[in-house]
Amino acid sequence: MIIYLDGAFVPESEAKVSVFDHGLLYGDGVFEGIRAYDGRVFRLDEHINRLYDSAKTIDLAIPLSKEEFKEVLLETLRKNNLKNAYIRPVVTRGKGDLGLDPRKCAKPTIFIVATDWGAMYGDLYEKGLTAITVSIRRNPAEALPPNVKSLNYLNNILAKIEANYKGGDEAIFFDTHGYVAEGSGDNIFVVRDGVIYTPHTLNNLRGVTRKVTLEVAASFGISIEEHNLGYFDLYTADEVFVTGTAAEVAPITTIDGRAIGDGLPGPVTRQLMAGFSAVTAKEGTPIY
Ligand code: PXG
Repeated sequence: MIIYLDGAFVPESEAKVSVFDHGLLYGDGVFEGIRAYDGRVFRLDEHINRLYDSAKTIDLAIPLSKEEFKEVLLETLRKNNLKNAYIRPVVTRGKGDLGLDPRKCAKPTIFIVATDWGAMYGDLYEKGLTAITVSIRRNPAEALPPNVKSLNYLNNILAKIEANYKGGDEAIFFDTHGYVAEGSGDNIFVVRDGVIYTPHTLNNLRGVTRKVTLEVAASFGISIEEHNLGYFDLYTADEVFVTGTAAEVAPITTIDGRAIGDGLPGPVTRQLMAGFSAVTAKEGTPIY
């Protein structure tokens, strides 16, 4: 595997970062998760824009232009001869000292990993996933905006741990006000009487897949409402599904032991799964 690291393409065995890197010491950095389908990178501009917005929010200046960043990302795919891939660009504050002051970090560390990737949930796309609402709350916007895709994923990991102990495939987060926020690594939607409801993006990541899914739903003439949602809306929904770059569009058929609707992936979810695949099959920035 060839990794892009700070201006060079190096074998994995040489792709090393310092133990003084603040990405490692403090989770001080940002990242993206991007997919390539059949030789094309899906929604590359949207991911790169989000990466730069995340960096801007934490006052981290990425020392590459967006155009340069896209080019090294595409070159990483070429160096690995990849057509279908999951791509992980990471920008950290860089190497500093043991204090947390970012002014001690002279330059950001940038690396890009690209690997082969198939469907994340295997047969669960047919059966549906079980979800657990977790007691840990999504970090509030006034503490660390969930819109920032930062290297600080402990909030999400704690949710995942709780779901693992409770036997759920995915965790559903509430925010500190008691509203549904998102999954540990995906956005959430409920369907009721043919209308799609999803939380506003103040308490969750502005998912690229979320946006594409809403575009697909609009193209099918399905009504969409951004709305505060609670437990009641989850348990009584006709359908629930989550979206993410890794998960794509995935049905949730059980929440906290309650069957959602008839306990099978519903018609709107299925329509959106098919619609989403059709978009990934035709769009994207060519790698070669
Ligand atoms: N919310 C959160 C908290 C995420 O991390 C999404 C929503 C979906 O966003 P996109 O733009 O991908 O549609 C994400 C992204 C994992 C994993 O292992 C998931 C993400 C990132 C890294 C790892 O599940 N999800």
